[in-house]
Amino acid sequence: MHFSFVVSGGLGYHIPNLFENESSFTEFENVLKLLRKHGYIGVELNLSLHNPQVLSRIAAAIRGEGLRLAAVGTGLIYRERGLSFTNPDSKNRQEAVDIVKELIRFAAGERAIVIIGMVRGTSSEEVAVDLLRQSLAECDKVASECKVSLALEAINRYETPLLNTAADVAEVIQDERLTATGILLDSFHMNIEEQSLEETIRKYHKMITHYHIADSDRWPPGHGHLKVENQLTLLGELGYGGWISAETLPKPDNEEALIQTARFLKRHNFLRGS
Ligand SMILES: [Mn+2]
Repeated sequence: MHFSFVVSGGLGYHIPNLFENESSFTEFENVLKLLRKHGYIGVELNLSLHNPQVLSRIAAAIRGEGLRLAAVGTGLIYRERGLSFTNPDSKNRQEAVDIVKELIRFAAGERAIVIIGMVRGTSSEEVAVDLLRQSLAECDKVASECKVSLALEAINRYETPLLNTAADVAEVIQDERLTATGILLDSFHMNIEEQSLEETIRKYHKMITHYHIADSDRWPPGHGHLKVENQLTLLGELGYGGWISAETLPKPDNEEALIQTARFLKRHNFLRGS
């Protein structure tokens, strides 16, 4: 297992208007140094842009710090730009799919995962399920050609009515015969939706392509009432060799969230160092 931390304009280490101005780039480079200092080997980003110059600058900054790009989240495509896989307006939907395809091509060069989370949107209309499946199939095809793994996230009911549980996600993957897509399990969402976190991990472990950790209150692990260490031990026992990304709220603040998560991982011997 490899450990990374989310840096974004939303969850994780929060940098407002990330990659939209020079000062946010400078702050990003400083966060990369901080990640390295505390033992992380990767960073997870949330992107809605697909400007090749900006993307290569981001990749160069990560490599320059000796880190890896673990994963690219795509939720901002919906949250900031209002584009989604289930928008009944076909132009809107196609634009969302096209940006994700561009990000898949970018991720291929960095050997990173691409996350399909909130880009699905929040539509509860009947047609949404078909549109979602169609969009996923399109992205899976490109991911397969590019040898990129997609991670389709089970997201709790308060954020979207679409694909709330690991079983929901597994069903779509199997029905649509998606070959490049696996499941993203997130301890925060699972705590709301699953009967048992450990049983869910056990049942679906062969399909897991990415894993998010946060405590029950989405603070760093160790703050709430989840036993995140037990989930990680189990994943290790089951042979999971992918990324574990901390996707916490920036609480108590940006830097402390990153440091406290690293301390938790070291206390339980998942990360080296003191
Ligand atoms: Mn997540």
